[in-house]
Order: sequence, then structure tokens, then C-alpha cells
Amino acid sequence: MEKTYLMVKPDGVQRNLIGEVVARFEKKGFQLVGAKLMNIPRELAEEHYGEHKERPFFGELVDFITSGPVFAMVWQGENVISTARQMMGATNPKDAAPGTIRGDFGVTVGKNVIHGSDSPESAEREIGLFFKQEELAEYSKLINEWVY
Ligand code: 3AN
Repeated sequence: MEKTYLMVKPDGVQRNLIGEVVARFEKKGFQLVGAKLMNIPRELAEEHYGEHKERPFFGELVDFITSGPVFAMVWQGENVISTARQMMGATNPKDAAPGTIRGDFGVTVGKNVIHGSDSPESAEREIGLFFKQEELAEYSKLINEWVY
């Protein structure tokens, strides 16, 4: 089953949006296989955002993501990577459609509530950065067979 890494960013945690975000993915029919509230060490943040190292906002991005707890999650389901990206909305909340998480709750591009892996390669990489294998649960069958 396809898996993705999703993370409620420090702004979303401080605004009490963890439940809202989790509820959306649960109601959609995806399964939560791992979750933890954590403070991201600076080194891990730099590795996670490594592809943006040369961008002018890199320092700001690392400062922000390490500024308070994040809620790190792994979700699974068919096409969960691309569907979660659709449910998150565009990177810049000003372009994110109403009904998406960033469209409904975000205002600025920096504090855009949620991160989600953008490809199978980044999902595998990010899950590995944030979770140990034994932290991920296994279901003997799909919770809701009517979803599939
Ligand atoms: P996404 O999170 O939608 O995959 P990316 O990978 O292009 O977007 O950017 C990673 C993160 O960097 C974004 N979530 C956003 O918070 C931040 N970011 C992107 N562009 C800017 C920008 N111009 N200024 C500040 N932060 C930015």
C-alpha cells in the first residue's frame, strides 16, 4: 500500500489544527500508520529541506520548522501521495483552493500549516528520516473495506 509523510507544521500545531488535519485524512479513507509530536533537531530539518539549500528562504524555513513542535505522520492508501497533495492545496495559500487545508487555514507561504511528500521517492526518504520501521503500525486488513 502506498505511504506518504505528512506533517502539521509549528503554526498548525500552535493553532490547534492537528485534529482538523487528522480528521480530514481519516474521513477521506486513508489509514494512519505512524504519528508523533516532536521538536525537529536543526540537523534533521536541514536534511529534510536539503533540496532547498540554495534558495534564499532556506534559513527562514529551517528556523520556522524548528521553532516549535510538529506533528509527524505516516498515512497509507491508494494514491495517498498525490491525493494528500491535492487535499493540502497549493504551496502558497493565496493560490490554494477553498476546501483544501492551506486554502482554508493558511495565509502566507511560509506558515502554510502542513507539509506532504511530493513523490514516491521523497515519501520514502522522508518516512525514513522521521520514523523507525518499528514505529509504523501494520493493519491485518483495511479498516474500512467499503472505501476500496
Ligand atoms: P511544498 O511544501 O508545497 O512541497 P516546496 O517544497 O516548494 O512546497 O517548499 C517547501 C516549503 O518551503 C513550503 N512548504 C513553504 O513553507 C516554504 N516556501 C516555499 N516557497 C517559499 C518562499 N518563497 N518563501 C518562504 N518560504 C517558502
